[in-house]
Order: sequence, then structure tokens, then C-alpha cells
Amino acid sequence: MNRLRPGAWLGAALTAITLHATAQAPGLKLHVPSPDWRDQVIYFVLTDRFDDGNPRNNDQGLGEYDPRQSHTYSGGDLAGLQRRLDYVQALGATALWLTPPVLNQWHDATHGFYGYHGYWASHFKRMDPHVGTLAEYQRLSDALHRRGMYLVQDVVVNHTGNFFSHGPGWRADDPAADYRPNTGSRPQRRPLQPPFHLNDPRRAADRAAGIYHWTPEIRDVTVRREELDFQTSGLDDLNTENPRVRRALRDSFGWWIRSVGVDAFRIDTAYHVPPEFFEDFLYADDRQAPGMARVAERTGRRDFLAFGEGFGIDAPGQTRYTRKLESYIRGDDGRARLGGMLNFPLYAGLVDVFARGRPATDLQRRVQDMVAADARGIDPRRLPTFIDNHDVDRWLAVSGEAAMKQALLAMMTLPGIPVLYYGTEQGLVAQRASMFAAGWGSGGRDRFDTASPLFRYTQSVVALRQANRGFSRALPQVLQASGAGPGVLAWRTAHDGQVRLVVFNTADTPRFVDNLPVGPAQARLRRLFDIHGDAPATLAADAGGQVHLRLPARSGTVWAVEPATDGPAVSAEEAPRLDPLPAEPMTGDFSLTGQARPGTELALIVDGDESRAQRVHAGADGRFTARIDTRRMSDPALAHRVVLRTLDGSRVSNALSFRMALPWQTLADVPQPLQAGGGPTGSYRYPTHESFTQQMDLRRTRVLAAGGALRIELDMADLTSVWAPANGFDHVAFSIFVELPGRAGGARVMPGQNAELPDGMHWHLRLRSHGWSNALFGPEGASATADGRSITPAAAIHTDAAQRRVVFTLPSEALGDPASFSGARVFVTTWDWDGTWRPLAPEAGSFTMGGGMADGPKVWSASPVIRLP
Ligand SMILES: [Ca+2]
Ligand SMILES: [Ca+2]
Ligand SMILES: [Ca+2]
Repeated sequence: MNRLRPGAWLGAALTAITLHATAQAPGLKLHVPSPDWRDQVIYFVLTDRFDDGNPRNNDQGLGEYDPRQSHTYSGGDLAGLQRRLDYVQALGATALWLTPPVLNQWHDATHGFYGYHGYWASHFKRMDPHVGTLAEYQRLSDALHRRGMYLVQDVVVNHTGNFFSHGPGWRADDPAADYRPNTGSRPQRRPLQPPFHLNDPRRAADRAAGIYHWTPEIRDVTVRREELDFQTSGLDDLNTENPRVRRALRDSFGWWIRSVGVDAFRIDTAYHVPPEFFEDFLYADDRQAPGMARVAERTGRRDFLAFGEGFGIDAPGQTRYTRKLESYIRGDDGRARLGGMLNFPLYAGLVDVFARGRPATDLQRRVQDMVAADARGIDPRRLPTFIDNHDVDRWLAVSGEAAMKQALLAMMTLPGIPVLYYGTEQGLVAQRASMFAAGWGSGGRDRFDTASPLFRYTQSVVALRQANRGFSRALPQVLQASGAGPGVLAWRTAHDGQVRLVVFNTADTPRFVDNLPVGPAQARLRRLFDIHGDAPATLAADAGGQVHLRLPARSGTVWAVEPATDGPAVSAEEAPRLDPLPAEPMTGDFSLTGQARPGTELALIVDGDESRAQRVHAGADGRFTARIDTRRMSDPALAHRVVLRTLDGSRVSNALSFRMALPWQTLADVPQPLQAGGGPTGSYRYPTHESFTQQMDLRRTRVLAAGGALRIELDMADLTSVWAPANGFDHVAFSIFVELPGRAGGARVMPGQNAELPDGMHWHLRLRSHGWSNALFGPEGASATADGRSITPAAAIHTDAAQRRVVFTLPSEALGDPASFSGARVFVTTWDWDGTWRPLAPEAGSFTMGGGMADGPKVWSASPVIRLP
């Protein structure tokens, strides 16, 4: 590997040209009618990392093939995909989405990255030789269609590879000003395909053609002009308003439908292109280069699905990104644009609730948003859903398998077209790890194990969806959601007379669910699916159509709701009652009163947590008083729930809801001076890419407490959101360590950071967060390379861009409900994260930190070790 074979790439390119002219082989089943997309399940592969069926195409002579590294080619190809179709189909998937197969820029020496992923086109109408030949692609299409499966191709209309940039002398009115051809681009210096080769504005003809926007890199993606017209990650932004560009793109991508038989497109970086563009791209009537829907119609496809990718997740109460997403599906005038968009908002809800232990109401809100969108003509059943992909951390990198099983079950019982990212079903952890032994990150073995427990589980939830059409056709109704933290989450679907009930416990401990309204009086529940396999096979609702249930930790159960046959005997006993509480938030522990059968013992349950249930005794007059411990309840935004149950479980009271507003007390306030560089001695340097400013420089740390919760407020020298991160900050990752008083054990290692804690400190809780991640860990299993045990509920994050402030609130429950913070120690560090901790080298690179050895401590800025009074 890494042999340099001059001229080899040229041979490959010539082969591609020859194949371009190859006619369709006779007898291939390339064109089939469109399916009902709502019912499909898509399997998404990063082709380079899936399977290598042809090692001869791995090395095209640029040293680009090196499976020891994450950012070079690993050798996966169409031949590998072809021989694994049994595997994909065994999972239950009905469609295969592969990364762009088009000819790419293979190496960008300026940035030190490689085009193995397919998103750096140099020719939109040719096969990349690493991926395979056109004939192989046609055979793949044929094989899928013969299995009743469909082919989804990833396409990019926003940009080509990185063939040029502009220096600091860029001027909007003169594209030639400080124009810099990318001399590190290989094998080509510019796109091969007309008109995209017209990329040098120093030439009058290229400038007049206006194929590109001639812009620098995006600095702030929230500025719409930059998002639309500037370069994302240095990729040359096409002038998608230019009719000539539009026509060339239609011509290019229509060709794949006609000559290969592609059934759907996934459209990369859709938000970087104006939404109106897609009316033209899909529906243009141009005779020579018709829109994609028109081309597809002529091949017998009446419903060619084109779905876009766009990051952007609204905070509660905001609708900015929702409106944006919808504007890519339908114009204000009702004109159709894309057929769907990847459902990032639902993804956010799934991660927040199942991986991070945020209140289940966070997912309830996302589901209700989907239902509301349907009423506006945005059909959530056609929005592809996912829990993993090639741009976000894999689920298992931020959370455990128990949570992932729940998220998969949720995805399979909600509207949308589920997308399974390759390797999720084999427990892969690294974002772009390989399924095949010889590829990067495989762990040295093939991962196509159809007997593995996770594969079988995934297969079973896919089968559940396919056997119950209501999950893909009906709109769910959320019946109950825990508002105080992890706990119950239940929804119901009704379709064609079939009613289904889906119930989760998102907590790591058992929960009691009270007064869940499942249907008509004395309805019968029949178990269809259960993650743990120990839920009751049948259950009966009470006379009010409600059930009360004990849910094991991390459970997920699906029941069919059926009419009553023999209902349970209705108890003559009066249910206990709780007296109303004041509507305003409580500010500390408080008393609760009520009425029950005189002389009985009852259990008072707060937020469903039976393990902390309190015994209550009703007096001779039936009255009782109980005291509520509010140590855990520091977040005024959360709604808590309290209910009373007879000890035999036969009767349950009404549930009350209340809010808490505990005062926050400042325990420490530590400013620190701004240093010239980073690292232990100030010798580290930021990466040279212009988007790095001073995002890792910590200026002040404040620590506050309320009840058992801890709040850490960090003031930064700079705060940016170049890539629209969900948490509101990027180019910085925080690793925060907490040592708790009187707690044994703990770890000194700082995972991933090549360092140990100073001052003899041991951590009992560690927070790791970058723009898209937010996870808590315990020290069990932590090492230099392992994060340790995943802990929920995760911290709440609040970012104040104007103040350049990031605030983490660590819930009392995650801290083990400490009685006091006196003597606790807190240590805050910064670095940056790019799929892993950003590399360090003696010399800074575009995206590499400089001024240290590769194995030096990955700490840019650190607070002192702060001891709390
Ligand atoms: Ca190969
Ligand atoms: Ca653009
Ligand atoms: Ca560029």
C-alpha cells in the first residue's frame, strides 16, 4: 500500500470514460415502479467502509489506500455491496442508500484529507474507480430490484471538491482577487466535467460563465447569505441560480436514473442551496435535461423520492428550523420541492430522551410537532428518520446498548422512513468504522454476523414495523411523558381498526406508571413485543380505561389494544385522593395532604420513582400529611408528578403536577488570564484554518448549587457556531471532572486527553461535551482510551452567545443526590473534538493543533482545581 504508481489514476479515468459509453446490458431489471415510500426501511452504507469485493481497485496510485488510517481509503466497493445483499435483506431493509459513487477528488493535500466518502466530486457523471464500474452498479441495481428492494443514491448539488479558495484579499466584486487554485488537489487540479471545469475567475471566459459563487469559506452558518453562497468545509460552492449550472446538474443526475435505475436520491447539504432550486431540479420541463421526477416518470417511477439533508434543531418554543425544513418541501405558493427531509428534529428528541435521560416530554414535543406539521401538508411519514449516520457520533459512542434498543424501537413505531446506518446492528462505536476485517476500525474481524444479539434485535424491530402498518401509516398520540426527567413515555397508534400501545421507561431504574389512558373501559392489552421479554402477556384496563404499571429499567413494550372480554372486577373501594397544590412553583421541601380509607398504609410516589417511595399512614379520619423531599428538583422548567398508591397496588390516586424553583447559590467564581497559547506551558497553537479563533480559551469558571444539582458556568474568550452545532458552540470540547466529598474510588485518568488529574484529584463524575455531544460518565471502566460508564440524566446545556458563556447543569440524580458539596472539587479543561479528540503535532495544520507531540496532554485551557466551600 501507499505505492506511488504515476499514471495509474489516468488509466482509471480513461476506463471510466469508456464505461460511460457502455450501453445497458440486456436483461437487467433496472427500472421498476416506485414503492410506497412510507413503508420502506433504508440501510445506509458508506461504501468505502462496508466491504471490499475487489482489492484491485483500492490503490489508484496516489497512496490514498491505507486502511490503518481513518481519513484514507479502506477499499470498500460495489463488488463488496453486491455480495452482502443477503445480509442487508436479512435485516429486513427494503432499500439500500449508498454514498456518492461519482468520480471524486481523491486527495486534498492542503487539508490532508481524502475523498473516500464520495462527497468531493470532480465529475458528476462518471463512476469513481475505487467504487467500481458502471456495469457493476447496474448489476447492483438489478440485484436489488429482483429482491423487491430499491436503490437510493446520495447526490451533491451544492458543491464540487475543493479545487480553489480565496485568501484574505477576497472581494465580493472581484472574484479574481486573491484567488488561489488548490495546488494540493489530486489527481485532478480542477473538475473534469464541463461546465464545472470553468473554475478560474482570472480567465474572462470562466468569470463570464459564472459556474461558481467565487466565495470564501463560511464563517458563520447562521448568516443565510454565507450558508447559501459561501464554501462549506472549503468545498467550491456552485452558482445554483445559474440556469447553465442547473441544467448541467439535471443532466448529470438524470443520467443515473436512466442508466442505472436509481429509485431515490438523498440530497447532501440541502440547506446550502436555495429551496426554490429544487422545484427546478425535480420538475423542470426542459426537453434535453428534464427534472428528476420527469426523468423518473419516463422510467416508470411515479414517486421518485428525493430527500434532503439539513442540520438544524429548534430549542423548545422556537420554530425557526421547523419552518426552514418545511420550506424545502413546499413553497409558500404550495409548489412541491423535495419529497422529504431527514428528520433531524426527531433525531434530537431520540438522543435527548433515550441517550441523555432528558425528560420524556422532550420527545413528546418532537412527536407532537410532527403531527402538527402533517396538518400543514408536511407528511412526517415521508421524512426519513435515523439514530446514527456518518456525520453524528454513533449512538454507542455517547450512550449504551439498552438506550439504543429503545431508540430503535421508538423509530420503528413512529412515522417516517427508518434509516439504519451500517454497523449499528453490529454495535460499531467509531463513526466511520469498517464492517470488513481489512478496513479501518473493524477490530480486525468481519462484522457480518447475522446471529449476533444486536443484529437479531434490529431484525425483530424491523419485522414488528412491517407487521403493523399503523406504525408507518398512522399518526401517534402521546398518552403520557415524564416531565421531570427520565421515566415513562407512551404513545398509541390506530390504523385500520388496529390499535397499538407503545410504552417505554427511559430511566436506568424501575418506574411506576399511573393512570395511563389506554382505551375503552376494561380494554384488554395483548403483548406483541417486549425488549426484555418479561412484560405481562396480557393486561386489563380499569373501568376508566386506564392502567397502572410497574416498568423495569430501560423497558420498551408494544401491546395490541383490544375490546374487553372479561374485565376485572371493579373494586368497590374508594380510590385515595390528593388535595390540590398551589399553582406557583415551590421553593423548598413542602407538605402534601389528602384522604384515603382510614387506617390504611399507602405509598407516595414522586416522578414514578418507586425506589424512593415514601410510606404514608391515613389517620382515623382518613386524613394524611406527607413531606416532599425536593433535593433533586432544581430545574424550574421541569414538571414533577406525585401519586398515591395503596400498598397492595389495587387503587391509585389522582396525579398532581408541580414545579420547583430552588434558589441557586454561588460556591466559587474563578477568573483567569488569557494566555498567548494553550497547553501545559502555553506552547500549543491553534489549527491554522481560519475558523479557529479563541474558542478553547477559558476566561472564568463559576460553580453554583441548588439542592443536589451543580451548575458550572464557563466564560470563553470566543464562542462561535460555524457549523450550526446543536449545543450552540463549536471548535471547543469540554471535559469537566467532579470529585465528590466522602465518596470512595474515583479515577485519576483523563480519558482521551493523554493526562492525569492534577493535585491528587480523583473524579467520580466526568462531563464530555462538544457542539453535538453531551455525555456524563462514571469512573468504572475509564482508561486512557475509554470514557467509562455512561450515566444519565445528562447535563442541561445553555449557551449565551452574546456573553460567550456556556452553562452546564448537572442533575442531582446523576451526581448521586449528594447531601452537600462542601469539600467537592471541580476541574474544567478544554480541547476540541472532530469525531475524536483533535490531533496534536509539533506543527499546526489546517485542523491539527500545533506545538506539542502527538502523545502530549490534550488540554488547551484548564481551570485551577476548584475546591468548594
Ligand atoms: Ca476495493
Ligand atoms: Ca451553495
Ligand atoms: Ca474551496
